[in-house]
Amino acid sequence: MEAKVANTRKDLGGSLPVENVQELASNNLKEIPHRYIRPELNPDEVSVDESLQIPVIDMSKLATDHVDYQNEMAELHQACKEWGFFQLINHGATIAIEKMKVVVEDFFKLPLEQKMIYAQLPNDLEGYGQAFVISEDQKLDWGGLLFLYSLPTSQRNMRFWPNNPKSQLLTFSNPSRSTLDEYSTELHKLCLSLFNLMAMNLGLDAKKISSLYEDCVQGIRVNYYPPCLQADKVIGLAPHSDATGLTLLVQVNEVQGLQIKKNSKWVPIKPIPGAIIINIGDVMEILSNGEYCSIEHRAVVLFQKERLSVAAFHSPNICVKIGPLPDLVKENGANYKTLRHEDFIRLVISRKLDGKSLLRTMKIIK
Ligand SMILES: O=C(O)CCC(=O)C(=O)O
Repeated sequence: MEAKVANTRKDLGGSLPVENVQELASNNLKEIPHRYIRPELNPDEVSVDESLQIPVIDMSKLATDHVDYQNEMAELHQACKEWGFFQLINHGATIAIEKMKVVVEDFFKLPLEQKMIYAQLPNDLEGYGQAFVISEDQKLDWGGLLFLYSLPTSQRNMRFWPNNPKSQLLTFSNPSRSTLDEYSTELHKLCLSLFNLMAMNLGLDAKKISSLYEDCVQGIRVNYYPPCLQADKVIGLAPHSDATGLTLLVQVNEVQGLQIKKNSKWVPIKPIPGAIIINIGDVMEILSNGEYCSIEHRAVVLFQKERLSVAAFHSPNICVKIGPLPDLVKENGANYKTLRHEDFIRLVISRKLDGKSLLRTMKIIK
């Protein structure tokens, strides 16, 4: 099974190289290069209703013996159907997250030449650089990233995971086990637990969805958004929905910047300290035949403060076909096409980030 992962990982393509935004920003430019300027940004599209916030789900109440179990399960179901986003508290991954935050911040403080040791190579998504740049005239995001495939472990790129722990990337605070390794394991575990709960809420056997994710493909993307003197004219990460099953997002320095689309407005998310922001991805919308929704979101940048976030994306095992689960296809039939996982990934990588356009190509028009 894992040999197939190795084959499909190769030649998936990468992103065109672009200027390093962190370096660009450090020059305190008064005029930002035109490739970053987004004329379409409209402040009137941002919601000013401060009471509109994504639901908060308490993981400790999702234990079957908890007095609020039924109620919290109903809240979770509603959050997945109506919002596609929620903040998870009491999740049990705090230690791994706090360690990860430290090494992530340290990485982006390194001089450029040290960060460039981990630069993306041509035709490869992993490493330090950019993503989803597919043409020379495409508008660019005001942000940089570090992206790694962390699972399955057998497929890790040893350039980022060498045997000597001291020379490993994102590892320094724990000599016996890398910080990134621990983070990856904890978040995968949490993801499986959430899938079990979601499956039960969808009327399925508890393991129906998580079994597709036992040998999952987990990608970890660290986003760095430098401050920008023309912050209102640029975008940190263009509007998109995630092409994965479930994304677990951690705000590293609690600076606000994530916005989600709700009722045609951009709703700024106020991160709760210590919470993980969870969102339903396109694959989960497809598996659930549309019962759960993958929501368009974006990241904006600030005039004076940098912002960091870490997204852990979870995609099913590469052998799993991407299509509605047969148990959830009722009288009206499937609402989405079924594709081989490899073909689905190629579809994702060949496009720039563009709202929910990927899901539109997967939808069956009736
Ligand atoms: O930085 C954020 O808040 C959003 C990150 C995100 O959407 C992503 O990495 O896909």
